[in-house]
This record gives sequence, C-alpha cells and structure tokens, in this order.
Amino acid sequence: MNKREFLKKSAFISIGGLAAASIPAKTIASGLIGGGMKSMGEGFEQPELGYAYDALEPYIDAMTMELHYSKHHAGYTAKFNAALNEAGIADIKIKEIFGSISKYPDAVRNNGGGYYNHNLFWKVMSPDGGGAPKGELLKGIEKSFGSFDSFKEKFSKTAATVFGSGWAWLVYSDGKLVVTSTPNQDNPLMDIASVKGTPLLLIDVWEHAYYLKYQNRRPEYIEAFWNVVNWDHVSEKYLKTTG
Ligand code: MN3
Repeated sequence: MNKREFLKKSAFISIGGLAAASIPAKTIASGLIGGGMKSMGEGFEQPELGYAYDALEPYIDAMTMELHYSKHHAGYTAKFNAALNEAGIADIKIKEIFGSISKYPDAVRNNGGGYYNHNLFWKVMSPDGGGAPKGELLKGIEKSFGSFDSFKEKFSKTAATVFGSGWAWLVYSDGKLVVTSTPNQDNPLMDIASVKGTPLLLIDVWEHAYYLKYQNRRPEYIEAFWNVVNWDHVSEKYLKTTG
C-alpha cells in the first residue's frame, strides 16, 4: 500500500465512526458506498474572477489580487475538495454543509468557508463600484442604521476591530440588516456563527488581503474598499433575499 492509499484508508476508517455519530446520512451516501474510494467527480470549482487583477487599482493592487485569487482562493478550493473527499462527503449543497458545520471536520469548515467567502468577496467588488446604494437597499440601510453614513461607519469599525484574521459582514437576519464579523474563514451561514443570516456585503480583513499595499494600516484598506463596492450586486442579493 502506498502512502496515498494508506491515508485514504485511514481517513475512511476514521470517518466511519464520525459519520455514524454526527454527519447526516445523505451526506455520506455516495462517498462511502464502494469502500469509500469513490471519486467526488469534479467537486467545487473556483469561479472566474470576473475582472483583471489590476482592475481595482489603485484601491486594491494587482499583485495582491493575483496572489489572493490564484494562490489563496485556489488553495482553499483545492483543500475544500480534498477535505470533502477524505470525509467521504458528496452530493450536498454548500449551504447545507454550513448549516451543520459544527458536525464536520475543521478542514471542511476552514476551507469550505475560505472557498465560499472569497467567491462572494470577488462579486461584491467591481472596477465600476463605489458611491452609495440606491432604491430598496438604501431604504433598508436607512431603516436599520439611521443613514448610509452611519452604516458605513459601523461596518468600517467592525472590520477594523476584528482581532486577527476574519471578515466583516452586512447580513439580512430576522427581518433586518445587521453588521457582524466572523473569525478565520467562518461565515454567517454556519451554525456556529454568533449572528446568522444571509450575507450581502463582506470584506476580507486577513492580512493577505491588504498587507502588500497597506502593511499594518488596515483602516486605510477598509476606507479604500468603499471605492470598489459593487452596490448593484449587493442590491440584487438584497432584493432576492427580501423579495
Ligand atoms: Mn482572503
């Protein structure tokens, strides 16, 4: 038995006990039948960035974007698929995984969050972004925070004060808009999140997201972020969630 086969076999044996204890039956079905060696197929794919690495200059530099997308995000994607494979998990929607993430191995939580959070992060930014939201989203923000400026202040402050690595979020939760943060690669769809809800806007405050250009000046990066926020996309998500 080579090393890879050995690892796969060990993973299969250990997941047997874990699966029986905690993972919902349907999530393990196709992974374990046939000896736990069944291929996952294509797994989760890293979506295209949608714009060039230098498109968000000068607010977010090209080198940061390239490393962030092609190394960090690509790494989370590969490791997420590997973690699912090892745990024998297949044919499940990512939101179902997040909804009971406390029952999954840490590798699924960390890399699944890293995969999904970055998918959203690229989408809430655009070279044509910035300015202020309009229409229903603006009304919703004013209702929940008083004004767009007080929302911005709250979101920026929350992002600036995340201790260590993590994310700040605008979520729709229990009929209102809420600003929250998560550590590491956790997100508000996870059962372990302190505030659960539908993510609308998010900012990555891991150092890898800003250190090349801003070094330790996280608040400057957050200030720059407002110039690239894709409010059309955030608005669309808001209407889908509330409509
Ligand atoms: Mn990141």
